[in-house]
Amino acid sequence: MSAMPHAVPGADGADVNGWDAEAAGIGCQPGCTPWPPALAERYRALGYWRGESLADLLVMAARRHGERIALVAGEVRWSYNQLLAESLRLARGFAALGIRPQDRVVVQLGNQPEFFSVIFALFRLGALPVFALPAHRRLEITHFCRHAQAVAYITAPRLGGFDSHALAHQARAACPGLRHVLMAGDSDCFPTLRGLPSAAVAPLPPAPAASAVAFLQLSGGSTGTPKLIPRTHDEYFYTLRESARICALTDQSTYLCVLPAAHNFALSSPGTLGVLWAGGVVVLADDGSPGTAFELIRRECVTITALVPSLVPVWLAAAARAGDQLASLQVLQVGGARFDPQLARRVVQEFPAVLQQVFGMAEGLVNYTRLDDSPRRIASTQGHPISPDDEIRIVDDDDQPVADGEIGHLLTRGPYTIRGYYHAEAHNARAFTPDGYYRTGDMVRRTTDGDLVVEGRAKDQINRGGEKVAAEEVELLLMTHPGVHDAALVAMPDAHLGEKSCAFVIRRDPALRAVDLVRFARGAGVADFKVPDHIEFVDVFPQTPVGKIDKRALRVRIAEQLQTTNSALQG
Ligand code: AMP
Ligand code: DBH
Repeated sequence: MSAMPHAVPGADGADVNGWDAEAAGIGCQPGCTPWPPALAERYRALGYWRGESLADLLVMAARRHGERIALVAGEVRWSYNQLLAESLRLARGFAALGIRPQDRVVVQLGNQPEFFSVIFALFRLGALPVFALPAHRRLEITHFCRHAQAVAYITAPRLGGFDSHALAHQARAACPGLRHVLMAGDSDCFPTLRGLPSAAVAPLPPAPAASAVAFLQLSGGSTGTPKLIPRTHDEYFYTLRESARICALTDQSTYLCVLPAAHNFALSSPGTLGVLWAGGVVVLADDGSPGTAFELIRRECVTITALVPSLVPVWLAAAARAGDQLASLQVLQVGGARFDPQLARRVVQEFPAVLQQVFGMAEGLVNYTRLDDSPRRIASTQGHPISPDDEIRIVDDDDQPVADGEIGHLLTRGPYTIRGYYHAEAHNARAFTPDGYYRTGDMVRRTTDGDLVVEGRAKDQINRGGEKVAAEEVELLLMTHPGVHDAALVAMPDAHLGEKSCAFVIRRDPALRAVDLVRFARGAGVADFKVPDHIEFVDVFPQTPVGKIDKRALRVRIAEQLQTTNSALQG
C-alpha cells in the first residue's frame, strides 16, 4: 500500500505533494495534513465552510444574546457579554505573556466557566488549545506538552479531588519549552488567570483565518503514544451548526454538561459549543450522578443532556423515583461506547425524554439518530452522519466493499473528518487510506434505512465506559517494570462499564504480584482509567498463525473465566 500524502507543509505554505496549501488556504500549519483543494473548494461552495472562526462564534452569539445567560456553574452565572469580555481580557493577558498565533497551550480544566473563557481567548489569539482531560496525569501531560511543543499549560488548583500543584511542577520540570504554567483559581506557587495583566496592555493580533487549525483534540487511540487531532475553525463550526440543527437547539435550550467539557462529545455534538452557538444556556455539573444532575435539571430547567452508556442504568433507576424533577428534559443523548440495544429500548419506553444515540469520534464523523426517527430506529441503531457529504465505506480486511447489510470496517472522509493526525507521518500512513479515508477501527453494518450499527471494534483499544484505553500504551508501561517480560492488554466484559481492562503478563520475576503491578502503574503517573482492572499471569501468549499475540483468544479466556467465577458465586 502506498502511503497517503501526509503532507507536512512548510510555514510558507508552499507546494505540498502537489497541493498548494497556501492557495487552498487550508491546513498550512506544520504537522497538519491539508484537504485537497478541490474538495475544500466544494465544501466552501456548498456553504459548509463559511470562513467564520470559533472566536467569531462567540462574538456573533454575544451580539445576538448579550445579556442572556451563557454559563451556569454552581452559583456563578455568566452572560454572553461577560464570557466574551473575560475571554478578551484573557486573550490580551496571554498576548502580553508572549503567547502568539499558532502557539500550542495545553488546557486541563474541569467543568468550570474558565474552561470556556480560556479556550475562546486562545481561539481569538489563534493559539491552539490542546484538550487534556482532568483525569490525565504526569505521563500524559508531559507527552502533550512535548509533542505539541506547548508554550503554556493552563490548569486548575483542583481537578476533581486531585491537587494539581505537584503535577504542574512536574510538567514544568520535564518540559523546558513550557514558558508558562497558569492556574484557574488561587495558587501560591503559580500565576493565576485572575492576575494576568489586564485591559489594553497588549494589542491583539489579527483574528485567525477560519481555515487554520483551531485546536488539537485527543484521540482515544490504539498506539503507544496518544495522538493529537488538528481540527480547523471552518470544519468544526460546520459540525456545531449542523449538530445544533439536528438536535433542534434554540435560544430556549439549556444543556447540562456532565461529561468532561473537553471531551469531543460534550464539546461539539452539539455539546456546549453547539448550545452557545444557538444562544442557549450551558449548565456545568461536577459529575454525572443522578443526585447531582437531577437537581440541576430541575433548578435550571435543563432541556438536553449527554451521557455515556454506563451512566444510563442509574439514571433509569433514579428517573423512576424522580417525580417531576425531569419535566423540562426533552432529549437524552447517549454515546461514546457501545449501547446495549435492550437498555436503549428501556430508555425509549421508560425515560421521560426522547433518546438520541450518538456515534462520533474526535477525528470527525458524527452520527445521530434523529429526534423524529421511529422508536425502533432510535433503540436499535446509532443513526446516520451529520452531512450528506460524509462518505462512508464499509469494507473487508482487504479494503473491498462488503455486501449491503454485512459487517465490515468503517472508513470515512468528509467535510469535517481529519486527513491526518498531528505530526504522525508513519501512523498516518496506516490510519488513512491513500485516497484520504480515515480508518475508524470500528466494525459496523448499515441498515436498509441508511443507519449505522456499531457491531464491534478492530482497533486495539479498550472502551471503558466511554474512556478509551490504547492497549499498546499500557503494555509498554507495564513492560518498563523490571519484573515483567511481556504484557498484553485486552477488554473483559463488565456489567457496569461495558468493558474493563485485563492485562495478561508474562513474568520475569516469579515473585511479582498483581498488586505490585497495579501499584506500579498507578505510581507511573497515568490517568487512573488506564491502570489495568485485572491482571492474569501466564507463561506464554497464544499466537495467531502469523505469530502475533492472539488477543481474541485472550479475550475469550478472561470472559470465560469471569463467567465461571460468577456462576460459582451465584451457585
Ligand atoms: P475517539 O476516536 O477517541 O474520539 O473515540 C471514538 C470512538 O468511540 C469511536 O471510533 C468508537 O469506537 C467509540 N464510540 C463512540 N460513540 C460510540 C457509540 N455510540 N457506540 C459504539 N462506539 C462508540
Ligand atoms: O466517543 C467519542 O469520541 C464521541 C462520541 C459521541 C465523539 O467524539 C462525539 C460524539 O463527537
